[in-house]
Amino acid sequence: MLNKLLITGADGKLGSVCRSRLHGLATTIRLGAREDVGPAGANEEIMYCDLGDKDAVEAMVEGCDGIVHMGGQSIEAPWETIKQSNIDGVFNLYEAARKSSVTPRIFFASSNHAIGFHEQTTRLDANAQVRPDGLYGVSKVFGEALARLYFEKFGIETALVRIGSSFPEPKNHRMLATWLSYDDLISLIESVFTIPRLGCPIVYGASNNDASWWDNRETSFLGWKPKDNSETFRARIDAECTPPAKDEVSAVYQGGEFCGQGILEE
Ligand code: 15L
Repeated sequence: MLNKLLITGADGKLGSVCRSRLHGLATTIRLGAREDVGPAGANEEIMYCDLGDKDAVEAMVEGCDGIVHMGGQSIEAPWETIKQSNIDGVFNLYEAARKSSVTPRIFFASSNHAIGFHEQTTRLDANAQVRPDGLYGVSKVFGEALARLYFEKFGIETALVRIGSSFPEPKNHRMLATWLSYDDLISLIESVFTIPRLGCPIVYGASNNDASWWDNRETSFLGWKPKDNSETFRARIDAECTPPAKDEVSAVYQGGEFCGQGILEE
């Protein structure tokens, strides 16, 4: 059991899921957020923090032996936004972890957009080359590289989790391959924080989908067994969504529509 688990981005979608479901993992849950998260629950502490603010990040990280890093920018955006939360913010987080009186283990919410320009016909494992599909994807590649550096130099363990599409249900044909149910997300986080030795592995965050493009055999040592399968929703998706034409980006590349976006400006 952890002493103090920090959930960054506790005001966001996946951060809120973690807040409501990870109480069994730690004596105290510290919520890091920018926007209001309401009153603190029985074993909760709240720290409002902008990831771009180095001193605030140091204060937020101090004393935590686990961090679920869900904070930051979660879709494509202009460079200034990406830079502040996903480049400077992640650097601030790892520097804070290095300086902290307790060395934390980290769950880093990376993204499938780090490898989004691989085609959907390719099966990827942890050794696949990065092929980011936008500035957001580049920032996730940066976060993965920084985490690896802090593992090699300082022994800070991180699970680099390339999350597919974590929503209550898949929303379109592409997500039949990329969907990660909330139950499977939570069981993955639990595996990451309970295994005796983690290291710094790359994990594909997807449920047990028949349509998956990703192979997690390299990280079978985690003992994570996702249980949900997007096939349950195939009939509904077929009925409600028109499948993309074969040559549309959302049918060609793993990152889907992100691959077709330009560089966004302020
Ligand atoms: C992501 O990285 C985003 O955070 C999420 O909102 C989805 O767009 C997801 O990827 C996806 O690829 O479906």
